[in-house]
Amino acid sequence: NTTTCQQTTDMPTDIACTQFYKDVIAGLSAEPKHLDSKYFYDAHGDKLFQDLMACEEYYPTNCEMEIFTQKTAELGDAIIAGGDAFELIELGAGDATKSSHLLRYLMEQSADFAYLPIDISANVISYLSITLPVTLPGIKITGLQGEYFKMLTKAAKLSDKRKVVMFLGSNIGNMPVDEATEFCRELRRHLSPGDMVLIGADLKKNPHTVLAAYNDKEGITKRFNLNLLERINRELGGNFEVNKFDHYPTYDPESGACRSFLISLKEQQVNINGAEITFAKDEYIDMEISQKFTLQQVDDMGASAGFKPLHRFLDSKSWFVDAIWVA
Ligand code: AVJ
Repeated sequence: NTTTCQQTTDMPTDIACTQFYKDVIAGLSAEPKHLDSKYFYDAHGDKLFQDLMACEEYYPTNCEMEIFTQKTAELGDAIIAGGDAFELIELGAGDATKSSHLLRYLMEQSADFAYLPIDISANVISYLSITLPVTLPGIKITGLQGEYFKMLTKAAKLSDKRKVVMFLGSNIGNMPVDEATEFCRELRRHLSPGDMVLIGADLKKNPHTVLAAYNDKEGITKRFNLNLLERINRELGGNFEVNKFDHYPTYDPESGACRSFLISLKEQQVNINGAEITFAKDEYIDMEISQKFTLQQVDDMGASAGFKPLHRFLDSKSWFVDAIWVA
């Protein structure tokens, strides 16, 4: 049942040695079974997430886009008011569609800043480094490919200017509340007094609206979840039959936790590069949490991490908030 990790110079990327493999086997050997939603985003997952953002039911992107297009000046002025030259750092920049509106405004105001997108995907970083100087001539951009906190440390070594860190899209919601708070504390430790955070969070709302966003009629969310099993097949030599799993999304209006599970439709065995995983009929894999917050919870999370909540920017339906915190 065990696969040993033999790292040799001939085979530097032996499957069993990868963090992805280790996390998958640990998660599927645990009780209850779970997988980490950060692994959703391979090339196929990126595409499915693009499709999700464009689908009718998935509201968070449109809400945050409304804030970035309708309240650009308020956002930008709040950032400029924080002091002189700064670095605008974006964690998980993606295609920077939302932030580009803010970048354009800051440039129009002749703000003295550089944009530092941080992303785990080398693809994203090279794309932004090529496209942004074309759409925003004269922008100072330094892309950093790697893990958030490692790259934040690197950014701090590059300059001692004040920092404004953006963490958009309610990506913070992909962590359970305790972990999210710990993440904000860690973020605070990487910053200095006067530095700012611009954080996006999806708010509690009608439970039907939330659940529909994670249970779209076209079945994109289902494919988005099943893609992780397919990715395990592609990259880790797994043999999942994805049609033997069903997608089960839930939303608990009390806790604000929107969660996604895959359910095994029968008793089955899956082999992943030599490791045998047994599923009972109806056994679930915990796939993802997308936490929804009250405005108070967002403020409290910032405060308990040592930030001072400064501003809140809401969309017209009050479904999403972009908050500014000061260290
Ligand atoms: C990219 C983490 C913000 O949780 O809403 C979309 C990912 N999952 N549909 C979210 C996602 C299912 C999304 N985030």
